[in-house]
Amino acid sequence: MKVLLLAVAVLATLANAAKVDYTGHKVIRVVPQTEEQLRFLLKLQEQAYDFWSSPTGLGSPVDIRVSPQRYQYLANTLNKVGLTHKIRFFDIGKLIEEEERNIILRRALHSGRVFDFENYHTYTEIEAFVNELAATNTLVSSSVIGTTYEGRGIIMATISTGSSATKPVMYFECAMHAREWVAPATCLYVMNEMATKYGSDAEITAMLDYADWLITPVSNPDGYDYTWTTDRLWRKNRVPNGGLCYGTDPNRNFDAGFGGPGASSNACSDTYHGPFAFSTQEASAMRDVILANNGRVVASVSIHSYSQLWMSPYGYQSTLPADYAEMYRVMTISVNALTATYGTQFQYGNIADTIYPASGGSVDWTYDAANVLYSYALELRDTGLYGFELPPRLILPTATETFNGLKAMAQEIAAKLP
Ligand code: 0X9
Ligand code: ZN
Repeated sequence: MKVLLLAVAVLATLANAAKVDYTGHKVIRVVPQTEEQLRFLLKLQEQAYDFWSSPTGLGSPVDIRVSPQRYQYLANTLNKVGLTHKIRFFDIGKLIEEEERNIILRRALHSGRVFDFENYHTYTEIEAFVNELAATNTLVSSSVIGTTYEGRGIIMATISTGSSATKPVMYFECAMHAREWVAPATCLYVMNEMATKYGSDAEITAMLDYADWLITPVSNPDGYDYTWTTDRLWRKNRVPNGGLCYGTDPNRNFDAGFGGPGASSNACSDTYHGPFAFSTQEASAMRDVILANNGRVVASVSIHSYSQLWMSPYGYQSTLPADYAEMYRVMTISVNALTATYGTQFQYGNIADTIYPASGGSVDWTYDAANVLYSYALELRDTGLYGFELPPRLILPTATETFNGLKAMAQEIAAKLP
């Protein structure tokens, strides 16, 4: 009965008539060839355009979503600085509808059975899953690490064979950005593997003997819920900013180069850093978990999508951290293990050079302020074919390869910091 009620609630959520309509929205691609064009695109990003990939350098493609009403204006504006564009997606609305059909179809095929890791789930379902796992598995406990503006609890699973004051901790922060749905799906898979294979899988047993695993599957529940009910492409949290625009980007809200490059002071921007560092419950809840485990946290991994990247500090500056050689060594091993699974290619390196300068991010803060040497930010599949609308059938391959990368990372850390 409970399952049936949830299914009805999900259908109602997906069918909500008041949703943001992306019919006719295009994603266009431009490739900056001059410094002037690059600067122009960086300025444009500060405004309220939705960049699906950011300007990173000359010759690197940039994808921008644009409404049918603004399309001609944008094309003309780009033309003025000599930028021509190609259309990558003609109709994002159609892609979103297709995704909804896929989710509903898979739910029908799976109905009544246990939690389906190969589908996307609402926040309510995810909370129910974590609580259920905690109730039925002696290794797992669930806790609420903070309360969001809209009153949701940010739920965290702790997987532990019994902690002590000195046992290392690995923290996994997933879905700080609401629309990156494969991130929470991957973290739920990882949580379940870790929780259910202790004692039967030698690698998992060794990893849990070594460290406690703390996983926040949805670090920004208000934003995530909003992507289900209202706007599939929402990224930030849902704090009102006083004017017409809502939301702070929690991954610009940490006290690490706060307000610096790659963050916007425009409340309407998708990279709005907020009024002050740690103004968001999402960032401060994570800070408090890390500080509560001060001295024990050996790894903190921030899981996003998409672009297929494994990155280390810094985002707020191009200068490399003192520990970069060791960060890079473990990244290389982790990415090799990930790629060995299905051949998926990941680029890796420091954030500022691999993707773009981005200040106020969580991994810079965990490294600088909390001394977490292995602070990594991941961008999971894909490289733009489906982007945020990664079909459910690709969740399991994405989660499996990511988990292989994370296991390789954990083993290296255990060998280095016994
Ligand atoms: O811009 C971001 O926050 C991340 N990319 S995304 O497309 N998922 O939005 C990159 C995050 C890099 N990490 C930090 N700056 N800490
Ligand atoms: Zn993200």
